[in-house]
Amino acid sequence: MSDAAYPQVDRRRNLSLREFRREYLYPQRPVVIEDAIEDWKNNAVWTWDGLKKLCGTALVRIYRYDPKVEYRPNDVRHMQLGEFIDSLRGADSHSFPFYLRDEWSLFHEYPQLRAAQAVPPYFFDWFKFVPPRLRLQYPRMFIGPRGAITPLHADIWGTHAWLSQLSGRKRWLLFSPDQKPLLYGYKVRVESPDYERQPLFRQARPVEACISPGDTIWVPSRWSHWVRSEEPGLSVTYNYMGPGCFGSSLQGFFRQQVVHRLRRQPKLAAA
Ligand SMILES: O=C(O)CCC(=O)C(=O)O
Ligand SMILES: [Fe+2]
Repeated sequence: MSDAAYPQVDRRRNLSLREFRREYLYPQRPVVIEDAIEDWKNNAVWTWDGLKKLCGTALVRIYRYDPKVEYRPNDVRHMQLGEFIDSLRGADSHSFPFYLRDEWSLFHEYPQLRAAQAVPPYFFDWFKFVPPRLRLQYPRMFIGPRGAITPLHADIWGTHAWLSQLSGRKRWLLFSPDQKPLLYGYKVRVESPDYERQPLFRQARPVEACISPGDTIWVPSRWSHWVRSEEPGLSVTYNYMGPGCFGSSLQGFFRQQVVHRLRRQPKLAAA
């Protein structure tokens, strides 16, 4: 499925907040906004050399991609960011099957990095009203080789997400929430589907977005998605709570608080 052409996600410029709400947020339709990060996309930090210069010596956690099992949470390596970036040159996901995913700690270690990005006004996060130490950590960075894949999934707690592309192109296939029953609990490999074992996936009708540096994709709550880097890529992403996902986001948040408290009080948990 991954190489076919599909209906394209809208691409917009000069989109007003009101238009974003009316045409995308309230109807829960994805969109690519081409000029949402005009004020920070050209910051030198978001070049390979700039990033290496600022935090090339930082030790980062990278996830190994195994075509059989995709990612395993424990199959990680640690590497200096500079060395990792150098390894992407001329590599692909076969010769160098590693992906730096969900990296948030660099934004804490390097205030300059945090200062080099800002949430575009479309994406107000209602988790802002929760104390920072209780929130999920965002933004997060993704860096990977050509061919790096993020398998089919929907995002945590039914939150909305935005992702800005700073280097390289990324191809997205997105499936509306009503198509979830066709996705076999996300066991489908979108890049090489097994239609014999997963025949319903033939009926799936994704929409497609190819994002380039400077583009920001907005992914509504509960839309499933699959993503492949077409070139070595650098992205910054954020999951957030807003209209259309208050219920699931708050439920996820409170569940996490309960688990967190129980973990901190082992006796209570055991009782
Ligand atoms: O950019 C990617 O590879 C996938 C990002 C994504 O889907 C996520 O962060 O949830
Ligand atoms: Fe995602």
